[in-house]
Parts: sequence; C-alpha cells; structure tokens
Amino acid sequence: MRVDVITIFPDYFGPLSLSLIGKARGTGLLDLEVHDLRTWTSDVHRTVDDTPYGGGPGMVMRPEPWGQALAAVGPGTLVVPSPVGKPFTQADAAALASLDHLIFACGRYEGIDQRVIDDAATRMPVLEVSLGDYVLFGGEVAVIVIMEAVTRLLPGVLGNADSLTEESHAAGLLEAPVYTKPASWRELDVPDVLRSGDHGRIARWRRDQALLRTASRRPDMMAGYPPSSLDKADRKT
Ligand code: 6GU
Repeated sequence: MRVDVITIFPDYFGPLSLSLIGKARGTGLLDLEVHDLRTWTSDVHRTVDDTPYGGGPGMVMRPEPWGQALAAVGPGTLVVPSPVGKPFTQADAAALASLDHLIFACGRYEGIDQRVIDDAATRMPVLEVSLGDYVLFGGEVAVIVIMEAVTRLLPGVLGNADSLTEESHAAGLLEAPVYTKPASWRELDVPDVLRSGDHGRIARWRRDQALLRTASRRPDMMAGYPPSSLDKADRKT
C-alpha cells in the first residue's frame, strides 16, 4: 500500500518508523511518505494560512498549497481527519486497508478551505473522518491512529491472523477480559474456567463476558447488535 501524508509538522510522524508499522515499511508492505505542505508554497514566508471569510476567530488553511500538493501526490483516496467528519470505525479501517493509495491531509487551525475538499472530490474519493467528539489541535495525531488501525489489517503485518477475527469490534462486541501467569497475583485469581482446559466452557465464558461487557459499557453497540446473532445460550446471559 502507498500512503502519502501532507502536513506542516512532518516531525509528528516519527512514531510511524517504530514497531509493526516501521516493520511493514521495512518489508515493503507499506510505502509511506510524509510531505511538508510548505514545499508547495511560493511566498518567502511559506504561508499556509489566512483569516477566515465572514470573520471569526483563528485562521484557515489557504487552498493554493493544498491544490498543488494534492496534484503532486494524487490521485488516491483522500482521507481528511476532522472533528466534523463522520465517525471513523473498524469498517472504515477495513475498507481503507483494501486500497492501493491513501493520501492523508492534515488540517490545522480552524481547518482547510472547503474548496480544497470539494475540488479534490471531483477527481478522487474523499473521506472526512472524526475520531470522536472532542477537538484536537490538528489532524496529525488522528492520522497516526488511523494508520495503526489500517496497517494492522494489511495481509502479512500481524503474525497471527486469528487476532484479527477474534478481536473487539471485529465481531460487533467488546472482547472478554484476558489473563496470563501467575494464576494468583495480589490475592486476585484467574477465573477457574480459563484454567480448566475445557474449550467449550471457555468459549461460553468468553462469549458471556463479551455480551455483559458490551451491554454495560456500550449500550449503543448492544442496541445495534443483530438479534439473529444471539443464540439460545446467549439469551440466558
Ligand atoms: Cl480526526 N481531527 C481533529 N483535528 N480533531 C478531531 C478529530 C480529528 N477527531 C476528533 N477530533
């Protein structure tokens, strides 16, 4: 997969050289380049922002550098992290992981001139996404989050592909709690069932825990969970 990130803070993306994303870059599964938006400015001050039409606080990112930047790296699927985007989900991560070329546009200040997004949309798919109902300084950290969610779904990035099918959100439920050795720690014991060796009982216990956890922590997810996915044993939970 090819990924271009356009930002005025390339230094934010140091972490994308670490851990499994760094490894995916090393093995060629991920070809990621981070570009400084100011490359595409032409004034001596390399200005990327200006005051908003209609007034109001803060500054808006000017369209010209963005237009040139997107022409230089595109076309691809343009992802614009923004607090006014649609909520980013595991399904979005899976959809993005199936694409050949992603372009991330990192906005700062009060955002990017809307015409940049409208103009890009005439040439390529555009996805404006939000990570949640809070406001960040800019899209940079959001891009790191989205890149983690996407990269780990690329074939060959995770050693154990089972961890993708078993995990929280893949199945529409939160996962059960997990434990490792020692069996007793600070007078807290690992649930006996997990040490029983009875794989049927263990699967049942995990399913119960997933249902109870999801119902108590994420009633919104539980409400959207298809009743047809609940069997008779689930209903007892
Ligand atoms: Cl994706 N970007 C920014 N700038 N702020 C956010 C966000 C994204 N998601 C929540 N707040």
